[in-house]
Amino acid sequence: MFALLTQDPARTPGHIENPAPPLAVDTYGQLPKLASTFDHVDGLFYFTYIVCIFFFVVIVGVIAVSVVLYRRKTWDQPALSNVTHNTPLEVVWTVIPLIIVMVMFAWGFKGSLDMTNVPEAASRNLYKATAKQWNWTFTYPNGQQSFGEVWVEVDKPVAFATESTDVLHAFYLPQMRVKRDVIPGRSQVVWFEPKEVGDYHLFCAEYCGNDHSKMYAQLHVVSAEEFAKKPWDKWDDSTPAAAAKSGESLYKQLCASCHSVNGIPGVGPSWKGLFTKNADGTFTGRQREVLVGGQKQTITVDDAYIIESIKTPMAKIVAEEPYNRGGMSAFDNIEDRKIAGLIQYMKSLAEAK
Ligand code: HEC
Ligand SMILES: [Cu+2]
Repeated sequence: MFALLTQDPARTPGHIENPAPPLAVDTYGQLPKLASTFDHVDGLFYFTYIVCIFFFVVIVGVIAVSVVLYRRKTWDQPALSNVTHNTPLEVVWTVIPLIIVMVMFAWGFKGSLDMTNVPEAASRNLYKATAKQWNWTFTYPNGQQSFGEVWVEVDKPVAFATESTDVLHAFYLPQMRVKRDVIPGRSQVVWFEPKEVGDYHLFCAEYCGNDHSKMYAQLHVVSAEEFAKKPWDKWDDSTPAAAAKSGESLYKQLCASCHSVNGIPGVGPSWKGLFTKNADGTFTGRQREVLVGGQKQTITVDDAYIIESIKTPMAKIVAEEPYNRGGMSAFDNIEDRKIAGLIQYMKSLAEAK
């Protein structure tokens, strides 16, 4: 847990760049600054922390003192006494920890109920968070979507219905004190009320495969005026260069965990060299060996192939090892103009060299 809280995602190798400043790392051994109304988490956390430190000191202290005071002083020294049992002591060290653990349980259970029993106000502001290897898609109450980052209004209770399209993930917002498993085939809801404007880390807190650590998103808590401008809805494709830039940001949010653009192989093939640029400004796709229903074919990469690869990846699988086992799940919810931006970005890679 501490690793997650103090990890600076901006320094993770191959990390998806993100505009928000990394968390301050002066939170060692403490919780990051609370930004929601769930302060009971802090109480329980520090209670558990203090109990652990107290008993650590007492137990290790008693052991250390006994080791020194009652050690065998000569090799042939016989045992001085041989106490095997002490009923009052047994009762004391069973009952006291039992009471403490029951307090922790009741406190934690109440907190868990508070987080999962969605109040009316939050259920009227219901988002969906869809997890898949290794990215997040967010659906707003009005049906619009954003990827890898999500905007909510400050001081307004919000609920997230989480779902997974593949394996186990977890929805974890440390500064909101919210964490819940995301389980395939089950919709689990969490809610919170953000109290401070800012950018916050959203981690996947359940190991979900190779690039679990890259499964990172951000929560932007903004004022009502800012929210009304729908910051997630900006997609500039007024010029090919602008479309490529928009495509690049979407690439970083959704595709960079598996595809590089510099030739380094990842879980998926690098996008470098998919297209080359001709003297007249047009683009030619590379030759690609693919498997169609298990049969090898050679095709020329073009827009239609890219679109198909995004919407139905299993239709044509790259024949080269290790990609021939597939492994990309379909993105069938990306709007056409956004796919066009992704293609423009792939083409812009040819210009770069
Ligand atoms: C979980 C890892 C993963 C993610 C995330 C992913 N892909 Fe893939 N992708 C793969 C793998 C593996 C292949 C090769 C197998 C195949 O062809 O389906 C592939 C193949 C492709 C191909 C064919 C490439 C070629 O060289 O012929 C395209 C195009 C593609 N992906 C686009 C995308 C786009 C666009 C996104 C983001 C919206 C994306 N992928 C996200 C794993 C991924
Ligand atoms: Cu995950």
